[in-house]
Amino acid sequence: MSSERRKIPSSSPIGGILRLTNASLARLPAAIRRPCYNRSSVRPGIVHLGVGAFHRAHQAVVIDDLLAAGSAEWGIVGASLRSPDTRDALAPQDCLYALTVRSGTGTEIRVISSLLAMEVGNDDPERLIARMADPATRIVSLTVTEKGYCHTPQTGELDEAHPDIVHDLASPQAPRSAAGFLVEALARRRQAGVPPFTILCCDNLSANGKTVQRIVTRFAALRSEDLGRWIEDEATFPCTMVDRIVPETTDTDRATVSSALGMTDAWPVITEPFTQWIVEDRFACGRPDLSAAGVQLVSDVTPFEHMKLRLLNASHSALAYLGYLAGYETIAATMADPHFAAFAARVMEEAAVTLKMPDGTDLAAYQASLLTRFANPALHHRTWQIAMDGSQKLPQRLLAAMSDRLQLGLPIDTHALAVAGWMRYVTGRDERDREIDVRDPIAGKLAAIAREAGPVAERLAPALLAVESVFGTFGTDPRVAGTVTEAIARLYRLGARQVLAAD
Ligand code: CS2
Repeated sequence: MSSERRKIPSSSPIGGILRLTNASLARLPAAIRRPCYNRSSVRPGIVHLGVGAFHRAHQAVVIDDLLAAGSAEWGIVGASLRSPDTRDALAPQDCLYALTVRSGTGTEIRVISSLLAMEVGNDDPERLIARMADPATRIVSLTVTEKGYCHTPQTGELDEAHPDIVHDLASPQAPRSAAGFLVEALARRRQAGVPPFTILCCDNLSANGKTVQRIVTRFAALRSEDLGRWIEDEATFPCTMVDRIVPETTDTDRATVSSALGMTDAWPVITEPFTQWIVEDRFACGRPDLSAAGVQLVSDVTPFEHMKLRLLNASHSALAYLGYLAGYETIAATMADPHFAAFAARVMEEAAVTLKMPDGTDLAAYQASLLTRFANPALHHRTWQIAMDGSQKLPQRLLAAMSDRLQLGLPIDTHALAVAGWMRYVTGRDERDREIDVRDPIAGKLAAIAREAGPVAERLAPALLAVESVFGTFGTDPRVAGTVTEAIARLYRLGARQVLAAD
């Protein structure tokens, strides 16, 4: 679910002279799997906000399978809220793109055709709102990344002072935020007597459906109490757990895929074989037969969500910060260092005691599979990419498990080292004193705190622990302040690799 900001040329051939389009599908090499259904009979039923690589390698693939099985009314209209880059890359190729699955021992390429059209909210908000308000749209799903919800990560509440929220309350018909688009489209449906769509959040937030429900209904109530109540009563916000590792597509990937296709794909996606989607079965106005495509429909997503956020995402972030500091470019390279692989396993062990595993899921096997997935040498998943937006990720990935462990009277050293890694990282200087391009909605604030504190653990740790939107009052616990300070001191003294080697 990374943000993809690079400018992609929309028509220049990369690997061949042809462009991937409906018309050129027949010329693909036989080894490339292609759509086996009639695209022209597919109608849109889902609008998806945030058409990044993750969506295109995960939900869009499930829908592609369902369309192939005959569910013709569930095609996807994709929307980017700001950047036109994905639309500009995909529109000239009829929204087709190649999905490459790399296991480390082999590669499979398949063309996905569930995306029917692309909108850009920023270019034409009215068009996107009209699409969402159309009665044919029965689900609006989202992967807008954690920061796309304009909330306070620590509390999960709408940040009413967020500039986009202030803007959208003043200009509801031309919104910028996801909440602004959702609420304006819902308001129009209400006015027209059309039932609300289901809002399906597919981002790694804690209790994602419930959190987005709180954010959206609060935003709506700020516009009008009646509207807020209608959304609260009539719309549904199922919780979901989504999982697939999808690194940002590189120029090398574009060239490799285009050459395998024998034609240009301006924005292919690359992923791993593993994929998982768990969905709470609460849809306001119908849904596709998701289980036919391997989606697990359950009544409570919480055990799955905690398992994934606290085992996968926690150790991912831990590896990203410490791996980056140690000079490793990718997660696979970090995992190839046994000290780091052992560290990831320790993060998981610390978190495991806070989990109630989903029925039928074996903890040891799940942890082992994560270590294998991280080590996949065919995925170029940059530590820098995962390190992004830490202020939005820490609470649900690391702090929740730390807090549970403290309540159980258990030590928190490994998690504290991961948090210290984040703090060391957001200072903006790496272990060789080179600049780090820190991407975070509060990067400026974090940099100012780090500048003021200087590279002194006893000053840096308390100053960053006082950032309330991330830590709330958690940092005032002396056990937290003590272990985190100690861990930063060790990182400054020894460097990440030596700290892990000594553990
Ligand atoms: C990663 C996730 O970028 C990140 O923060 O931890 O995107 C991770 O790859 C996915 O959640 C895996 O499902």
